Amino acid sequence: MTTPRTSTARRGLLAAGAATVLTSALPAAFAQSKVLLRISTPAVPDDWHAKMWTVFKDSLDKSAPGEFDVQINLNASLFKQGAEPAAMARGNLELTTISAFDIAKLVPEFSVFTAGYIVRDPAHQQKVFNGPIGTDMFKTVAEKMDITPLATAYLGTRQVNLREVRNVKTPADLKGVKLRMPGSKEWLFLGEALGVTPTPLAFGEVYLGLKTGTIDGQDNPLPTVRAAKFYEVTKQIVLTSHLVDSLFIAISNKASASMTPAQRQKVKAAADAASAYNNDNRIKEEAQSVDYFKQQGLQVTTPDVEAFRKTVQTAYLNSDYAKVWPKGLLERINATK
Ligand code: KDO
Repeated sequence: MTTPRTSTARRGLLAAGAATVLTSALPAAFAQSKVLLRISTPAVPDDWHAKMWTVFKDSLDKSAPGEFDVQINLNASLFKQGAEPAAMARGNLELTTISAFDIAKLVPEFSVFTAGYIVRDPAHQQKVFNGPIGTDMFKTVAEKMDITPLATAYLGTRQVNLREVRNVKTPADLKGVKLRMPGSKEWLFLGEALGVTPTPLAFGEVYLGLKTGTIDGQDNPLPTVRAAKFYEVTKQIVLTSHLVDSLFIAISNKASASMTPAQRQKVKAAADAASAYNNDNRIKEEAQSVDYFKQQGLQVTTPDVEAFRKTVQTAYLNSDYAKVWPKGLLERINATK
């Protein structure tokens, strides 16, 4: 006669036996049940917002071993710059970094974050997007774009970078300069506001454009000027500091819905770890960049930043973009401390 104790033990053994059979049949099924997270970004491997994806992957490998298949595609090798949101909507991509400019195409009020001289510095940026303004805006993004921003990465403060040295004090001094901008009307408007002749070009073509002279310059944060080696083919950096730029680590709602709540929480934690890694390293590098470029033989000059601020802000406030900014939003952003 088996005592209840033995029968429990036996049941346990049977269960273990069944588990062994199941495990041996599992590998293929298990591999299929991994959550696929395809990432696409135009970032070059040496840039912090490329390296942060390895932090993201490592975080998930640690918190949820074997549950995710994270595939990192750099250099726009999977999707062209700017094509990511559409790819996510079609279900061909799960994760990317989207810019305020990408968002503003579909959520017009987001254009407030494409305007120069609005976000003051990285700390202000984090407070704005991690506070009530970010919560409200991200909710609209999730509804209108079917994509959810998970964390805000600091891309850096954008500066003007020229092939030939020029005396630049005010926007008028940039007249006629063919400054490369990413290819959307929101980006081109930022160029117009700066006083240049904006020339659309994908990020991956900028180095060659600078080398051959099809463009006179480009604008990007200093860590990117270094990582993408633009300093090799330019002679000057003008510290206009016109845009404290953001990239939002974003997931498609479809991918998010396919996960368990625990997995969603781990993905959010991984995105936070990735952006924190990017932000810390980028801020540190940005502080040392001027010295680096001087050592490389570039001239680094400071214009009349107040003149740039006034011209750029006037251009935005008089534009159609400002017409759709919700009443009081600008004041709330300015008042965020
Ligand atoms: C660029 O094309 O200048 C830009 O800085 C725009 C950003 O929104 C982002 O796409 C970035 O390029 C890429 O990630 C490459 O660094």
